[in-house]
Amino acid sequence: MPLPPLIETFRRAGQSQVFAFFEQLDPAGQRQLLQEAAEIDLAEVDRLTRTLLTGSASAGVPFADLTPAPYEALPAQGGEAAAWARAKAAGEEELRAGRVAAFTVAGGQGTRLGYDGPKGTFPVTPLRHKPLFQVFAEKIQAAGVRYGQPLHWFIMTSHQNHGATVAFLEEHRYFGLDRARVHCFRQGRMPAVDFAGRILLETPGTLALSPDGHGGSLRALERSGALDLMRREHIETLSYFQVDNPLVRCVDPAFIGWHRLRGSQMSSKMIPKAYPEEKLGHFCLLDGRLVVVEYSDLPLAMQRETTPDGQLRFRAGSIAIHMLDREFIRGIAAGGEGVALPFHRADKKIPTVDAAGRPVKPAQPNGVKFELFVFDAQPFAAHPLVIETSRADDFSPVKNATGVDSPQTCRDDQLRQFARWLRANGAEVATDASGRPHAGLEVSPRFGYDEDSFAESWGRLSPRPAITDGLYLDCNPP
Ligand code: UD2
Repeated sequence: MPLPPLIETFRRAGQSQVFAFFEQLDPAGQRQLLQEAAEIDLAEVDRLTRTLLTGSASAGVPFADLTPAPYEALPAQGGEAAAWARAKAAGEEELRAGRVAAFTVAGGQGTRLGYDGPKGTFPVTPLRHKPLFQVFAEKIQAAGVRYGQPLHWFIMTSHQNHGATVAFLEEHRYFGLDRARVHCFRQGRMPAVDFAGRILLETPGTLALSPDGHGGSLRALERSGALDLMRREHIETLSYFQVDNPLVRCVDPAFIGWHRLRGSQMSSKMIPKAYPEEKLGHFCLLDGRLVVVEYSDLPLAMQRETTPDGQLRFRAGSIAIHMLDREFIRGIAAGGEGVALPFHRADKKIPTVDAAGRPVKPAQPNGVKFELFVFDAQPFAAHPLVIETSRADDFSPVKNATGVDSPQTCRDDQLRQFARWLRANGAEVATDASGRPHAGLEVSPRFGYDEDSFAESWGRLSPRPAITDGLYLDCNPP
């Protein structure tokens, strides 16, 4: 039987190793390998090999030309209170009009946490151990009730975790959300290559494919039909956040309002970095354009530079919370001259096979994965904007099993937030010096998902409960 033409195409592209074991596969295995191979854009792989794998690639960012990006400071940090109030009012108007949807990127592999399963299913809250997806779902539901307009929620998954994610949401009945408004879609995949640019096999019959990075979300939103759905539903803007951060304000009126009033196509939140080596991207200007330079790229000496008043010079840290306009996303997804996101190279230990088809688990990096980053869209946006947010109310990610950004630090930050809300409304809460309450508490996002919604619910409570260990506040307990 003649070999399928795709095999010849790969051979001509210098990628014949992909089919080295083809004839040993059964027909189903052959079909699967051909299907995976058909996903690959050989011209793209060739371009990436030439640009990212050869010596000249590291030319990258001209660091000496970077300057810190300006941002809108919070009123407490010198920003104009009236401007923030106007932004909040404008954002609330957008929410009442249903022009905003929530968007979670949840396609990552969560390797650092060492948790087996989609990260969104990881339990995070202090008392009820609610999983991340539940925290977001309840925040989104509560915001929908508050603004009289139920929100749509888009969730980007990966090939690895899509089935498990959807099954989990189904099993929990979408945590009270209307399932017709929850949209899960898969991100794209990229092949891993060895240092010579040859596509790696994971097994004799499968390619080493991995998610194309959170920047792949923009093309996946287009490909999956999400952008068309948004247009039909008159949704103009996505409120983008990562699956690992339960403190995030999934939809933040002030942020939405700043974005809208400035006519920005893509806006981002910053927090001042806590210390130079904190693993956050840096908002910078390069030739007048807003860019994010990742923590692993900006030279340490620059991360440590200070201004005369002792602050970090490049202090504006990116916490991966963005507002993105629908038609802006469409433009980036279409790519084309001058607006395509660049791929980044990550050297990894990639399980593969040897010449005899036997499994190889490398001890050292043996190849390269290619990833897109969503913040690389920022330089293409009209009127891009960065606003400050308070870390305590927007950012406490779960990334590592222990130490910084772990389940423990995240639980503590949630507890501190609950204690702050209670105290701001006159309740007596005993805490340690860091503001962490002695009592174990939990506030359901349905009761309060930010200071305003909490104050409203608390104001309606009668009688008010004593703040004792195990207190759980919820509007409609299940
Ligand atoms: C990211 C940012 C960093 C900072 C930090 C805040 C990058 C490169 N760095 O660091 O600057 O803002 O977050 O927490 O983004 N994801 C996908 N598909 C993929 C890869 C990732 O959906 O192919 C999702 C993943 O599920 C997670 C998020 O993107 O929600 C972040 O991924 P990460 O853990 O790789 O990013 P990290 O912590 O290195």
